[in-house]
Amino acid sequence: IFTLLSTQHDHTPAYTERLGAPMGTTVRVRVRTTLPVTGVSLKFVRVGEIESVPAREIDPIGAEPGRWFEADLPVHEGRVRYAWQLDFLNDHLNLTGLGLHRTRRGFRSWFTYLTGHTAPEWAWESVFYQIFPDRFRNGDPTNDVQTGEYVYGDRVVEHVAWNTPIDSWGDIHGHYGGDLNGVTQALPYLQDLGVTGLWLTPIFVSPSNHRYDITDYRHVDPHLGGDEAWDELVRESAKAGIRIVLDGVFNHVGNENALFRAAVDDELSPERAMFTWRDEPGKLPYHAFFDVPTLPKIDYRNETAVQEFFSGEESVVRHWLRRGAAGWRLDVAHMIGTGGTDEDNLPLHRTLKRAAREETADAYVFGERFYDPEHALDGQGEDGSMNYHGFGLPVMQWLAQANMMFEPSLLNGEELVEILWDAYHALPPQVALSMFNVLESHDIARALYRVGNDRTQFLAGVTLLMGYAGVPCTYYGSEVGVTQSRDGAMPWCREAMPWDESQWDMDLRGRMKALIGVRRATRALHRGGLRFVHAEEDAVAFLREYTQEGGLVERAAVIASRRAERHEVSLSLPDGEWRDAVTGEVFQGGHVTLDAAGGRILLLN
Ligand code: ARE
Ligand code: CA
Repeated sequence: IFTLLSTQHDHTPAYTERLGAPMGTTVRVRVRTTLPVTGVSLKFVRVGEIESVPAREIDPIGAEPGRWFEADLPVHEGRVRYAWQLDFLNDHLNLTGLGLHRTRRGFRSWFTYLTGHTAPEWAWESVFYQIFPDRFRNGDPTNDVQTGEYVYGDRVVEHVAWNTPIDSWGDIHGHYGGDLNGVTQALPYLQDLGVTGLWLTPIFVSPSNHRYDITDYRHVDPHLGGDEAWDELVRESAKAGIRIVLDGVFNHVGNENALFRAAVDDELSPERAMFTWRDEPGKLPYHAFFDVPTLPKIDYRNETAVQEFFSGEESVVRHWLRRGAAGWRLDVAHMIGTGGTDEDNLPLHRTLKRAAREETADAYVFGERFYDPEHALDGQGEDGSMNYHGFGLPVMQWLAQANMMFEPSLLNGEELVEILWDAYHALPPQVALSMFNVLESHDIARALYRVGNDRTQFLAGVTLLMGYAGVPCTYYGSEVGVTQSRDGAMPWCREAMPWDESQWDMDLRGRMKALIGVRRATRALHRGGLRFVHAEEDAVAFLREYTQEGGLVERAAVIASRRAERHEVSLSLPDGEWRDAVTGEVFQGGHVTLDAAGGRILLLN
């Protein structure tokens, strides 16, 4: 897992001629080493067999120490696995991802070259902010849901006053009145924080406050300001340099949806085939998301359903991209399909992605996946996925003080690094850079709460989030210290955003803003490689490097610590003067002092 600082290869231009080259071509790849090698060869897998070609020594590129070797990698399959072999007088060393150990994935810890692929590179440069519209900001009280307008089960749904802490059934199911008008009003706030992307949880016509039970996919809920509020938000956010990704609820519709109503009302209707039916005593007559009656599952064996949502000229996917969305987050991506296995569903996901890309050439499409997403990320379907598995959950398991709901065990720094490396390295670089990294969301407990409201530990998470490979996304309110009133995930993580500034944690906000600024200003963090250099019980560190064609290297070192008192961490860093990108403090020789800020992002002067 730990890097040999003496040797380097990654996906950046000096080391990999180009990314995403078409199948059937070759790509020049290079490695640099200061070790006393007698020869270097490139190994790659072709139809299951390992082949090996000698690398030729070339003139050094740039000023970094070491000798350079080059070889041609034939890219003959969708994903080509390759590795370097360094030969010594009496020995050789295989560099599978420049790690010294084999990871649990063994063979698959080789480098991966992805052919014929374009990534939505704007997303790599973005910092996202997740908004749950009912709870972010009420920009127009006249459009609020009124008490009595909806009924859930046999109880009347209430309008809840903004500052009410979530406590009763009424608050859980209630509507607080947030809307898109409020998001537009908050654009200066978001811009000031440095955010450049928004992920909005569903905004279409729906009875619930979360709106995952969609009645009409073609219109924005009037309680959120309707289609006009969307158009205004798109216009104003573009001016503010902010793009918007929508939540695509494509596994199920709401039970009030016209397609489902038609299917229920008439067994002979064509809509009948868009859902799956069953006749078992005590069960719903149709398949639904976790058997929730309001969420009947769509059956994509039906071509009309595929057309309606994905591929048709007027599909939902196309419609909202045309109307200004920059991409889609796919709700329960692992479920969207034909009822078969995850693998069976991949062709459908490719269809969805193709339609999105036909509409908007750089649309960003990523799935919600709580589990290992590797099999779904071959570049042809989703660009990346929500990175709970390979980032957010393990990071929080390392930071969490208490064993909360989804954290069966705590991790130490070494274990954390092993898990992160394993997940990162299983993916081709463009996919790894397109992963949607989160520490928290509207589905899991707030990160600040899970660390016992310890600001240092939370900031350690934010430091990792802003420094890591993949697209960072923060959750509304976390920047000012919004936490929870009790244990558990939803609904307690969905408190209304306080707009009374006297309730804000200004120090926290200042630090997050600074880290967001560093993320945005540092190319190595957008598109650099990833090498872990250190782990101990309470601290971890990695390098992010981007080496240009001419050899000029941009380098950041990210160090996170969960200990609040001032302490020193000793680690090996490439030689030079390292400057804290936020405070300006300078460190030499790899002795770095850490404090209550939870970590540092250092740049090589
Ligand atoms: C509501 C209540 C729940 C109640 C449920 C059933 O809040 O307390 O249990 O109703 O009556 C949306 C709403 C939810 C709503 C749900 C059903 O946001 O508030 O729940 O609809 O009406 C798993 C899935 C993951 C999924 C989560 C919810 O793998 O994909 O469960 N996430 C998406 C969205 C949700 C949304 C839906 C799906 C449905 O992001 O917001 O719910 O469209 C562990 C497990 C995971 C589990 C995860 C979170 O990590 O391993 O499998 O995710 O926890 O619970
Ligand atoms: Ca409102």
